[in-house]
Amino acid sequence: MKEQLEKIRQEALDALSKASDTNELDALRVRFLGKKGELTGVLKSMGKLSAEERPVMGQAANNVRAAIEEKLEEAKTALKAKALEAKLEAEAIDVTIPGDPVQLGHRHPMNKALDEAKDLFISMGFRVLDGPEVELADYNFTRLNIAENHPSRDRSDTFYITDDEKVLLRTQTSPMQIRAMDEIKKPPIRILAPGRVYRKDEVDATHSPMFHQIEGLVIDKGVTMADLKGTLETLIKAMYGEDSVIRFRPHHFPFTEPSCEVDVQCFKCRGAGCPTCKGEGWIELLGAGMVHPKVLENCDIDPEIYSGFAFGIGLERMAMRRFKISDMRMIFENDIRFLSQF
Ligand code: 2NM
Repeated sequence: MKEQLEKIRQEALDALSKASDTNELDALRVRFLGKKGELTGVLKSMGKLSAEERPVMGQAANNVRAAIEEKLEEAKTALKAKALEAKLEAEAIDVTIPGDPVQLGHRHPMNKALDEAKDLFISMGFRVLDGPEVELADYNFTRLNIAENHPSRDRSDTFYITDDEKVLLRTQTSPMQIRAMDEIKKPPIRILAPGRVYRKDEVDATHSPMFHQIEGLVIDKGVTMADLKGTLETLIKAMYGEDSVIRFRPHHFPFTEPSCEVDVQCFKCRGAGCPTCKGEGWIELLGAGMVHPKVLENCDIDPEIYSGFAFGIGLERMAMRRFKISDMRMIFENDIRFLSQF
């Protein structure tokens, strides 16, 4: 029996030192110390021993049990430490590895063109205004000297909000200038009104039912067409280069008199005529003129004392020329392959 106990001790300690996980430890505990375990089996057979032998063997069996229990605890602790070590190893963060680069965005080409224009006008003493896109027909048309029967008021050209045609989506940003004249009242006035405008145009390479305009207005004593020419020439040379060639061509607008359109000589063919300028040699940039006396009167500004000039530029077309974009739809589609080029 003594040898039997010694064999159990040897086998148990040996197996425990080789166990590689806690499940295995548990199985060994059942195998050696459990109710049907090997040590229990030996204890059960002690009934056959003599009265003198029994306490000696009992003592020996208890020693074996204690040794196995001790080794079990030891192995459990060692396995736990090993598991923790492995976990720490697996979850280790190497703070010296460089991070994944974050892709930085940038301003939309339209905002770049707008910011350039704004900076230039601010440097010339203009104030930049913001105003409502849903407007009164009174501000959008009537006070700008646009007649009741003018075709631009037609339902086929303008988005009306109300059936009585008193409220609409603004077709230009000049209603903001009417609001500004109402508010400021006394010239000098130097304001820039950029923003979204809406017209019932079909989408194509050069049209969109929503586009952006920059309108400017200057009113003071003694403002002349020469001030208009100088201001616009400064804008165009800043946008398209000092060597830009421009021309002023007579035109008609209800809200200015006299009125003109401003063209820049085609940068591709230098005036000879090519597909970019549709054979004209010139590309139309903007409309402008001296503010009509009736518009000044409509804003309680005396046209006998004050005069002013105004201009309107389509921002998309300006950005298209500035960045050589051939189709207006690309400006609105926001395809990252397009945007990342600017
Ligand atoms: C243009 C062309 C010419 C314009 C006129 C005014 C106002 F309010 F003073 F009457 N603002 N903007 C104007 C003049 C706009 O756009 C092509």
